[in-house]
Amino acid sequence: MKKLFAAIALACAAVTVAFAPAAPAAPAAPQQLIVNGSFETGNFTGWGTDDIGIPFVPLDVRGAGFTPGYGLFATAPTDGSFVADNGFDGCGPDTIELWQDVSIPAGAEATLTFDWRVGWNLFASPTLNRSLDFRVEPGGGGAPLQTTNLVTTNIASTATARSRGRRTR
Ligand SMILES: [Ca+2]
Repeated sequence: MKKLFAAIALACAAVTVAFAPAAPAAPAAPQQLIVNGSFETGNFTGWGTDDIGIPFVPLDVRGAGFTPGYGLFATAPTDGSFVADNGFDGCGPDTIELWQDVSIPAGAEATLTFDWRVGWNLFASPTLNRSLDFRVEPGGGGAPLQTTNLVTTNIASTATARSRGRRTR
């Protein structure tokens, strides 16, 4: 089992596995391993969450068009009608976590894809950069097997900034 860790404006996530056929044949459709990967239940069913103690905007599942203001983007789901969203800030230092344990069948090749979007406006003289990391941990959590930094802010710049992307692992 692997624990998938990500944070901030996650639009959808999917882990699919494909089995290599023993003989030439039409490949089977990929099997979805993530539960509620696109948050279309309208809540965090299937996911574990941990929000910062005093968040700027609480971690929640939201529909399109939500913005905290300050020139920041409005939520815009890239799959279905819902996204996982949070304020990427609050009284810290602290972390905002969103994860799911996934069992990958032996002999299968797994591919993880997810869409993310993050924005910031560092007008209030922050003393620490904010970062968005993707981590793969052992089942149940533990020291990361892999950490990928997707975004790190620059507190020396007060400009409003945005970044987005799609990752495949
Ligand atoms: Ca969705």
